Amino acid sequence: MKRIAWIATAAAALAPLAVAAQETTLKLVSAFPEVATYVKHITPWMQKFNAEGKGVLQINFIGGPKAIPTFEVGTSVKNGVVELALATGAFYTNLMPEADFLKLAQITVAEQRANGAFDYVNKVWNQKANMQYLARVVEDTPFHLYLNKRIDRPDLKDLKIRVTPVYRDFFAALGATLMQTAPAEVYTALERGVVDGYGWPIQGIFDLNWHEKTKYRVDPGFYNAEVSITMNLDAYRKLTAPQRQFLEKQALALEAMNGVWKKLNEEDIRRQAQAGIQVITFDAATSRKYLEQAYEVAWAGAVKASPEHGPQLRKLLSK
Ligand code: 173
Repeated sequence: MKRIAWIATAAAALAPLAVAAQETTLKLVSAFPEVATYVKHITPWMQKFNAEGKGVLQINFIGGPKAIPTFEVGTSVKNGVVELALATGAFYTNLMPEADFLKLAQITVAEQRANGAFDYVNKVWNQKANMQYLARVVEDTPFHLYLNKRIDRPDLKDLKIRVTPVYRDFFAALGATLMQTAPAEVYTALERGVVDGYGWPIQGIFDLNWHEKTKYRVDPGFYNAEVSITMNLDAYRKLTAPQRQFLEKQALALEAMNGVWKKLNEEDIRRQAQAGIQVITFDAATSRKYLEQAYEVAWAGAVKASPEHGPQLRKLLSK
């Protein structure tokens, strides 16, 4: 009797704890507008996450830049205003210069997990941004320069170009006048003639109708667009072991979806041609120099901004 009573008491005492630890809901904000391909890409993933995560973990998608402005998303994750963000490092260089280095990766995220780069990134992201880097959502996707004025060599001297930190050092080196905007402001900037062009990946210019205001794409593309899911570190550390296991499994499942990008990018190249966007190319030697310069100026900037981690990340992320 006594023993049974004790067990019943212990069970009663533990029950509320067990229930409380069962399901946690994580708010997720997107730094990209809700119509962006990146958001479309993770939507079925979030649905599956919530279906499989019942009683463990749930994601509550709170929206895009109307919920939290693009360049404030990093701070919101750092401070725990939201637990999760879909963003790119260029949007949170206010927290640390290293945020923008992952665009320079020449190896896949699977290779980064294998060679220690991923752990190194997490060490820096933990320390400097109070963030856990969970998954890279975009791969195989170069950036391009899009223009409304024709150029015949890589010289942007008389041009005003919309940038984020992704393109800043490179386009500055090519002589451009720079203007930073969030993605949501690009259309208006083009429409009003405030800029003559913009940087953006090969894919996605149709999401916000920029094709209507774009005449040329400059080839080749450069770097490797980095879009990822990051998490507030305190929230990450509070997860139970089963919750963390579930989250890691879902993060890997999301990275396993990265095979679609090559195909989506080819589709957008065709769509751009159909929309009348002309491709500007240079001769082989000039193209090679253009690419070399893109990486050189970016890594030089990276090492200058982060003498401690720039050289290490260069080693870990380069081919
Ligand atoms: O806004 C941007 O041009 C930008 O920095 C970016 C980064 C990754 C993917 C798409 C856009």
